[in-house]
Formats: sequence, C-alpha cells, structure tokens
Amino acid sequence: AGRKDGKIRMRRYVTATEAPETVQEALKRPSQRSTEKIMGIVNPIIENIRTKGDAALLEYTHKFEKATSVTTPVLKAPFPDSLMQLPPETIEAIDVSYENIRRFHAAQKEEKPLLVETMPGVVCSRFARAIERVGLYVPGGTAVLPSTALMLGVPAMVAGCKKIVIASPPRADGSLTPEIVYVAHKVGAESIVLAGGAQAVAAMAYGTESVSKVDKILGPGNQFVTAAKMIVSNDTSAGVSIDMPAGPSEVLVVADKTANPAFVASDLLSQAEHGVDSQVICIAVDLNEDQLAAIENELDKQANALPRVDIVRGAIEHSITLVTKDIDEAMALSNAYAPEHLILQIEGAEDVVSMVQNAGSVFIGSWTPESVGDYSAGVNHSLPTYGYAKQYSGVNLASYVKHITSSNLTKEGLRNVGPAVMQMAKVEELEAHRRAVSLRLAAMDEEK
Ligand code: HSO
Ligand code: ZN
Repeated sequence: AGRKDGKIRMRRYVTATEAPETVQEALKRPSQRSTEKIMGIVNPIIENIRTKGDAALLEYTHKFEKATSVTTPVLKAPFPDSLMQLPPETIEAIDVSYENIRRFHAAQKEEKPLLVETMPGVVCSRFARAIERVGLYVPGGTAVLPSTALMLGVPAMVAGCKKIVIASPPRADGSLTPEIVYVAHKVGAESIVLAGGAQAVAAMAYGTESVSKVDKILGPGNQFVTAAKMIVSNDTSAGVSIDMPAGPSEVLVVADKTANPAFVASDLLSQAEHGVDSQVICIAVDLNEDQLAAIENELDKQANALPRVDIVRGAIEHSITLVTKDIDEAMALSNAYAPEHLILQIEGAEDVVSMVQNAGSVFIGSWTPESVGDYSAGVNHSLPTYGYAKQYSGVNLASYVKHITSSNLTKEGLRNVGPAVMQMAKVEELEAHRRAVSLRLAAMDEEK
C-alpha cells in the first residue's frame, strides 16, 4: 500500500514503545463521508418516493442500477422456478446454511411467557409477539450477497413475521440474482422489491402502489442506505423502526505464538476483500520479529493471489498490527475498539472469551475462520460495526419480536399493592389514578 517495496502490509505499532494516544489514534476508524452531505442527497430521494411512489422508484432503478428494462418494481410470491435456476452444489450450500441458521435462531425462541408473582395476588407477565411486517435490505454492489438474505430472512421466518419483504437492487439487465430469489422462496417472502439504496428503504417505510409498507427495516447497506434508515425511523408519520446503524466491515484478530501465520493472514484478508473502507486489525501477543514477519509475508503473498487484490490494498492501507506484551493488554485494546468480528487464535482461546466485553461475534480457536460465521455455521453475520458493539447486539431472533407485558391482580393483590399506588398518586397529584384504586377497595369493603 504505497510502501516503498510495493508490499501489501499493515502499519505496525509496538504498544510498549508508543504513547497510548498514538495507539488510540491508530485504532480510530476511517472517518465516514460527512453526514450532512449524504442527508442532502438522501432527503429528496425519500421525499420523491413518498409523494410519487412507484413512478419515482422505477426512475431511480433505471438511473442508479441502469436497469432500464424493469417496468414493475415488485416481484410477488410465488416466485417462478425459472428465476431460481441454480447449480445443485449451490442449492446444497444454501440448504445447509439455511438449516444451521434456522436451528440456531429457533433455539432463541422463548417458548412460554415469563410469569412473576411480585406480591401475593399480583401477577406480572411478559410475552413475545412477532413484528408483523419486516423489510429486509440485501445490498447489491461489488458482490452478490445471498448470505445476507439468509441472515435476515431465516430469523424473520422463525420469529413468525407475517409479511417478509426483501429489497435488492436488480442487475443492469433488470434480472434478480437467482440465489436471492431462491432464499426469498425458502423463507416465505411475500415479495421482492427490485430496488436498492435510499429509494428501496423509503419504499418499504412508506409503501407505494406496489411495495408493501413494513413495520421494521433490517439489513446492511452503504452510507445512503444507512442515512435513509435513520431518516425514516425518525419520521413518526412512517411508523417504522430499524435494526442498527451500519458501517464498513471489520475484523480484529488476536494471535499469539501458537497461531498459524497463514490462518491469521487469511482471516484478515477475508474481511479486507469486502471493501476499500473495511478495516482489519491484528493484535500480536508478544510475537518476535520472525513471527511478525511470517504473518506479514503471508498477508502479502495471499493478498496478491486474490481476484480482489485492489480492494484489499485499499483496506490494508488503513489497517494496523499492534504488538502487545500480553493477553490482558490485547483484550483491553480489543474491548476499547469493539470489533464487529473478533477472532481468537491463541492458546486456551475458549478461556479468554470471559475477557470479551465488546464484540459483535467471536470466533474461537484456529479452526474457526470468520467465513464460517459469514455463511453457514448458524450465527448471524449482520453485526454492529464502527464501535456500536458497545451497545448493540447483532441481528438475532429478538430483532424480529417485541415484548408485551401484562398484569393480573386478584382482590387480595389489589389490597396488597393498592396503598403504595394510592400514595404514589398522591405524591404526583394525580387524583384519578388514586381513585381507580380507592373506589375498588371501597367496593370490596361493601361486599363484606
Ligand atoms: N463479513 C460480512 C458478511 C458477509 N461476508 C457476507 C460474506 N458475505 C459482514 O459481516
Ligand atoms: Zn464476510
């Protein structure tokens, strides 16, 4: 990456010889394009979709996707077999992944309501209901991402969402990726919206003549998609929520002297190939010069053999290696960074999981490359990036449900809790609240 020898190499910092501020600065994510500028582009798109519906949606698809042959913006289920013609090995791979993702997310289901008797005769309960209509955004861009359709669609199906709408930009010839149609069919999607970007998000948030309005929009996307999700979720007239803010993909690999340099390099590169804005970090625990060089040489060698070497070069440009003295320091730095993916290629990796405070998803031990989680292990790959792992969970079954609570009191229960309620109401000077209790207590006394 612009280095003199032309090698694809990450900048290296030895924490013991650097000021803590330098290390913190090196761990900063590349800054995103100014949100104001993005908002200035996205706001009019949303407004156009809201007021002109399908006509505007088609116009954007023709303009941005160059898919001028698209004349109807929505494909409704049942999807014709002709649109999901795939080689058997692809069907098999999707089916295996689907089943693992389904099993892991089905296990997250809360079978029965939570019931607590807080006082004799006072029963509080909490139960889950699926969000009825969800919109799943599957990005187009530099790679086709049927795996994202699986990660968003399978938990929606498991949760029992009644209506699943998938939006994905069509290819320039107007066709949909057959893998995505096949996944849409498997998860029981109601429709596929042939649109991408802010326009697809707006169409699902407000609905158009042919696009069904949804209650929640999930899925990753570029900065325009993310901005659109934020805008529509702030518009009370849309009545729509979103999963989480999304940024470029990241991985942080913690490696010690037991790590295989080729494995470490391959994991770093599998995230780096996502986009030039991706960031990969290697924390090397007490490695000597030879061990560091082994990883660096592997990285350069493997990178140059990749079809997406140019994207990788861009990502590696803002990626770093940090050499720490021990695992405690490594984990402190990792927790401060809060990576989307954390890979532990260290001795006793399983025991170190207890030290993980902030991360989207953890990959434990040298036999667990991150790509298994991206596709087929069963965990979700829609994860918090850009440090949001400090407060957000990745997509999971709970992303598709909301909880409702209920209270159920007997006479005895109201006698027990009533005095507290009446006194609280008195403090707040809300007399009607107080009387709703006192009236009933008086009625009980009369019955006697
Ligand atoms: N690692 C990506 C997900 C993905 N990888 C999709 C391959 N396809 C973001 O977590
Ligand atoms: Zn990936």
